[in-house]
Amino acid sequence: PSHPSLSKPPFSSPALALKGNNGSSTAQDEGHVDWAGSYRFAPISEAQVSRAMIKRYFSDMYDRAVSDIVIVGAGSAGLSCAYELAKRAPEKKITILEAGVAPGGGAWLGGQLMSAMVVRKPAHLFLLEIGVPFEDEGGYVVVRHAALFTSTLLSKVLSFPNVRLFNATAVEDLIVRPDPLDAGRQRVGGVVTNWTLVSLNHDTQSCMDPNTITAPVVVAATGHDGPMGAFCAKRLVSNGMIEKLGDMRCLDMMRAEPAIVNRTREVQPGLIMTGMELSEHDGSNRMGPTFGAMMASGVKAAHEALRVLER
Ligand code: AHZ
Repeated sequence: PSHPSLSKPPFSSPALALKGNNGSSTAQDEGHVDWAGSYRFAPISEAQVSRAMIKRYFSDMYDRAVSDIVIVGAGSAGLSCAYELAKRAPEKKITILEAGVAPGGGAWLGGQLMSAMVVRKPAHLFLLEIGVPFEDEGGYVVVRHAALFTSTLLSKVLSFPNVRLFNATAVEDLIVRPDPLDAGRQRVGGVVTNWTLVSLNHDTQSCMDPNTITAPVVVAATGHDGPMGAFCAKRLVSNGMIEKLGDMRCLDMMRAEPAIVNRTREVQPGLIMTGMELSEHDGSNRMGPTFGAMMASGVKAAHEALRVLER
């Protein structure tokens, strides 16, 4: 389906954004700032600031209540998936939900709070694709700072007009219905959301009901078990769709990375799983501080999502 909202131009050009209420422009507006003189801002009212945010946030929420693909979790796997999807399917509404205030998951650092990020070949092709420089060490490459990878990927993902990211928003549940294509089976048809600060207070306040986003494809990318992690995998168990979790096995880089990529798939109708959440679902090894599998798994999840959408 085509979505008219996707074809609208961006809100305003940078040049217009610098003009005052009356639209007048000055030398400073055109970018000639006299740094030795007095720096002047275009006038604005508090209400304009509030409305500028509210209008866009709630119009995005209104629009994305029906999405084509929802990605749960904006770590390295979820963001790699979002990039590939946004590039390959510019007409699809891709909505990313991230429980944390800061998207990026564990990919702001390499390992043990150190900066460098190791990526085994051939996953470095994704770094070439998004334009992140690296040092070539033969069978693997090293990005000087993991934050360069995450910030570059994030900026590219957010620049696509068909992507919306709602951070500080947790997925609290899945929408699951009888599968119209296969009687007797159930399929995932969207997610149940709440602002994360609300989710974290369900045991301190009386019922604070959630919101929903429907989508024919949901990509689970919530990482391995933790305060929030492996969310969709755990919910499949408590909903009776799988008997139990496989549980992430001990670290073995050689086994872990191909397992995650090769097992990236539609684990339940309408639900694709990628990244370290899969290790909990399937019981595969952890790989520790090497990130190539997250990129390759995310890209593969994007291809799986498009295949499911075409079905
Ligand atoms: O905040 C979480 C993180 O940013 C987010 N998330 C988790 N539960 C959520 C929920 N709703 C919305 N219910 C949620 N968001 O999901 C993101 C997961 O990112 P991650 O970096 O933890 O996972 P990943 O699979 O993208 O990357 C894993 C990186 C790892 S862990 C590891 C090891 O421990 O051995 N090795 C690697 C490479």
